[in-house]
Formats: sequence, C-alpha cells, structure tokens
Amino acid sequence: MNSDSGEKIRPQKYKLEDLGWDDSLASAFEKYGGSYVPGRVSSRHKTVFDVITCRGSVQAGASGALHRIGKFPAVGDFVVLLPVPEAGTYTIVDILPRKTVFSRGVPGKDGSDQVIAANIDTVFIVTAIGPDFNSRRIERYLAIVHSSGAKPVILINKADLSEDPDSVIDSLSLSASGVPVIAISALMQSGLSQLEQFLSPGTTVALIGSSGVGKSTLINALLKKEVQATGGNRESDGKGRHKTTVRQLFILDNGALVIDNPGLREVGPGTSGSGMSEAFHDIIELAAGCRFSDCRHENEPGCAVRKAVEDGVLPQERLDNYLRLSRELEFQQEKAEIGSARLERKRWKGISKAARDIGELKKR
Ligand SMILES: Nc1nc2c(ncn2[C@@H]2O[C@H](COP(=O)(O)OP(=O)(O)OP(=O)(O)O)[C@@H](O)[C@H]2O)c(=O)[nH]1
Ligand SMILES: [Mg+2]
Ligand SMILES: [Zn+2]
Repeated sequence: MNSDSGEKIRPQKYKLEDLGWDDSLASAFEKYGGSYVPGRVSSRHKTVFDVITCRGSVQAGASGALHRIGKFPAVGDFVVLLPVPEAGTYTIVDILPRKTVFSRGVPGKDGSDQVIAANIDTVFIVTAIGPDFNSRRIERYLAIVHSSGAKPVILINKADLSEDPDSVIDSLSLSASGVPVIAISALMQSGLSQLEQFLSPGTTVALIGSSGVGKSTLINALLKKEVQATGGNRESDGKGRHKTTVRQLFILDNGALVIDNPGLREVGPGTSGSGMSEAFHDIIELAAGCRFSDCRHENEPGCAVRKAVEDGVLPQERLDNYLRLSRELEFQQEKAEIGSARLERKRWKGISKAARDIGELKKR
C-alpha cells in the first residue's frame, strides 16, 4: 500500500540536484571519501530508512555511532551512506547540516529525537471546509511552522463542499496576516494551479493537518497517480482512523518534493508541552486509577477521570482543555506511538520477538 517507495520514486531518474542538493550540502559532504554515497531520506519505517540516492532508492539503517549519540535521521534529511556490500545494504553514518528543522518544540516522551522532518522549504497547512475548520488550530499550526524556519501556506481543501469558499478565506486572512490562504479541491483537482508557485523544482513542501482533511488526496492529485491510500478518518461514527501512518517524501514530475504526513489531531504552541503534567496534576493523578493504562478518558470503561467529572469533582471544561492539549502532545509522540502499535500486534505473535523490539525501541 503505502510503503513500497522503491517503485514509486522511479529510481534511476534522479540526480542529487533533483533532490534539493546544493553547494552547502556538497561542501559538507566533501570530507567523505570515495566509497560514501549521499542521499535523501524519503521514509522511515521504525529502524529502517528509505533513502533516495543517485543509485536509486535504497534501504539503510542508522550507524551504531548515531544511535549512541541519539542522533536520528528524519524524513527530508540529507545523509551520508556507507555501502555494506557483503549484506547488500547501506548504513547511514552522518546527517548533513539541516537547513530547516520541523520539530515538535519540546523533547519527546523518552527524551529522544523530536524532529518530524528536515529541510522543508514550505509547509502546506491543510484544513478543510467542514468540521475540521477551526481558526484557532490554524494559528497553532502557524506557530510551529514559523518556528521551523519553513514558510507556511494555508490550504482550505474541500472547497467543493462550500457555496462560498471565499468567505471562509476572508474569515482567516485577518488572523493569518501575510500568510497565503488558498482554497482548493484536491478531490475535484480544482485550484491546484495556485500551488505551482510553491512547487518549483528542488523545493521541499510538507503537508500537515488533521486526519481526513485530504492531504493524501492532494498528494495523489499532485503526482497525478494514486500513490497514497486515502479515506482518512470517520469522525462521525467515533472510529476515527489515521489513514496515513508513515511519513513519506515523493518527487513530482516537475522536480518538486512533497512530504505526506500522518494526520495530526491538534497542535499547540509547541513550547509548553512539558508544563502539562504540572498544569494538570489532578487529572494525571486521577488517570492512575483508570482501568487501562493507555486510557484516553473518552469512552473507555473504567475511566477514573470521567468518573470524577460525573461525580462533580473535576470540571468538564478542565477535562476538555486537558484532552485538547494532550492531543497536542500526541503530535509530539506520534512516532513513538506508531512504534508501540506495531509492538502491540507483535506481542501476539511471540513474546520473545516483542522483547527484541522493545530493545530496538529503546535504542532509538
Ligand atoms: N469533498 C471532498 N472530499 C475530499 C477532498 N479531498 C479529500 N477528500 C476526501 O476526504 C477523505 C480523507 O482524505 P485523505 O486524503 O485520506 O485525508 P488525509 O488528510 O490524508 O488523512 P490522514 O492520512 O488520516 O491524515 C477522503 O474520503 C477523500 O476522498 C475534496 O477536495 N473534496
Ligand atoms: Mg493521508
Ligand atoms: Zn481514563
């Protein structure tokens, strides 16, 4: 489905310049000798990275030295690869200096790497006409994009669902002064020509936004090909699913690079996440009494937090506020979560295998 990037990026076609390579990267790479190969990380699958090189797309693991210093490649990184001919694989031995870093603003749960993507020129903040539309959330996205060094562009997708998409644009422009706001329909492929100005060859654009706003639909429209599965979340029946689970970089026919991301539920200011446990000490303490350790305090049975609301001990608004900010932290921990979901499935296949995976996760 989503992960056979080897096929999708048509390996032979690309030169380093096509990937956004420039003089400063070339000079950073100079110190490496003949057998090293530069490349750009297009996807990460737990501990294995897909890297696009002039030899095509290869799979690589990070070196022990990178593990030891806790430095991990992110999608969009330019990396230095050392071929391991015996194994027919590659090892990532270094990460070349990043031009921009799109990170979550606070350290991850385990203090590990918090970089979502690197070397992003422009971020398309994708929202959609309908229930997702929320100016406050867009402002939060803007805050994290601004702090990344990338240029934000706000896309209002599903314009086909509105009689008057312009009025929606007008309502936003005020709060997002100076930031381009563009209405499109990824599904109907309308308005897409307005995006061309941001998609010049060698430019890297990342798409972010809630699940179901149409990021992958837009990726497919831009690639003129069904590379990504779509059909994001089903908020209405409460069984919201993030369709896209792996962050992935694609190359458009014109040479622009686009990154599809898993949906984000909500984002926050990106700096105050570590203050959560202090600010919501009461809820954290109550949560220790929930039946499930991963209780989200939504509909789970045996939820001590909801019970406290029912008993009038905890104000509903306080819980709402907490849940909203927790989703923001989820944004931070998304990568770790994807890892543990896999782990959960594997647990049923064999305890010993799961144990090895935990070891691997810890190394990350
Ligand atoms: N009406 C309309 N529907 C759209 C449009 N773009 C996407 N959709 C629909 O919205 C749903 C979600 O689209 P996706 O592209 O999977 O959304 P996503 O943002 O990639 O979702 P995640 O991968 O979960 O983050 C699908 O059913 C799409 O067909 C649009 O422009 N108009
Ligand atoms: Mg998607
Ligand atoms: Zn609970």
